[in-house]
Amino acid sequence: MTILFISGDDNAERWRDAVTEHLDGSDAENNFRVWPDDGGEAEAVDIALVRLPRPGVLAGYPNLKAVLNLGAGVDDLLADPVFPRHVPLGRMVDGSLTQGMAEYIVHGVLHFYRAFPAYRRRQVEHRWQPLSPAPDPNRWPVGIMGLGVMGRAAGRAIRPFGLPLRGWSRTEKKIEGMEVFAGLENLGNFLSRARILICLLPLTPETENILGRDTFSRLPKGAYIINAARGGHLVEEDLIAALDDGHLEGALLDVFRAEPLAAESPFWDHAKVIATPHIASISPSRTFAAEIAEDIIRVRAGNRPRHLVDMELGY
Ligand code: NDP
Ligand code: OXD
Repeated sequence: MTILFISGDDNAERWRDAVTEHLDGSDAENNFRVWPDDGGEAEAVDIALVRLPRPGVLAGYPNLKAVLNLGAGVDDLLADPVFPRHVPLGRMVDGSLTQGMAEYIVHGVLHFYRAFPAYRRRQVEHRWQPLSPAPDPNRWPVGIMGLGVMGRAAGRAIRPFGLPLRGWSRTEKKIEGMEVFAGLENLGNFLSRARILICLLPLTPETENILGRDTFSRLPKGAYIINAARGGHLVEEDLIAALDDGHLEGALLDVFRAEPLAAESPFWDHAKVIATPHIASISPSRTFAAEIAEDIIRVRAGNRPRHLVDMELGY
């Protein structure tokens, strides 16, 4: 039995120590190898711990019992045309990852709601000028696209500030303190009153490019966008156009089609854009390790990973 670590992360040894610390059994049973210098037999590998593996790599391991993704989103894995789809794929759900996202979203919402962009402009002009009246939370409905682990956590974190909450997901659900919309047929209704639109959807063929001209045109004038999901959700030129023509007032972007963000990207210098380098949630190995070890133990006992990806749905 061999765990194979496939990641660009330089800290493979730290991962090995952190994960195997939680595993019973001999070193041989917990044999931990690092791709690509693993030197051992591909047949021995039963578990792959992965973060952005190169397409095609996983197909070379014929006896995998599970692939465990060291992150929440699995779009990059499923984009691999030879990804072994018969192997159970588990994704990361971890309290610190969720907390990080909640913090990021609360920061973004309050940044726009409390008019920080306007105050920043006034500061640049050395202008001491409070805005009045004080913002009325009722006039700042927040719309969350995606009501899974991240979307719900974002909703819970925003709720104490009193801004009306709306949510949109594929299937119907009831969430306390939130008006919930489901399915494409209700998207327009959901968008029509969302003054701050937050995207926390997984990237799938259905959600790709969902933050584009059509969606923006259904938002109220002066709305703000927060995208902390995937760059593939956003049609970048449509966002720039909507910001430049004044329909949208600002955007907070953590994810981009191409990461790192290209030097020539207009987002670096756009006055209405705040760009962060995919840090909404940062993956700390210390808390992940126990989660991963628990899944390894489950899989080796003949069970599936806890946070199993539905291959049909793509999340
Ligand atoms: P979940 O799988 O828990 O939730 C996904 C949600 O999206 C569900 O509510 C689902 O609906 C909804 N959804 C999926 N497809 C559609 C659709 N076609 N139409 C409407 N709703 C849809 O994912 P998480 O909350 O854990 O993570 C979401 C994404 O956030 C990840 O895939 C990743 O890309 C991104 N992420 C980004 C991070 C960062 O640092 N920037 C960190 C972590 C995650 P339903 O409930 O009906 O199934
Ligand atoms: C992600 C993550 O999916 O960092 O972006 O977990």
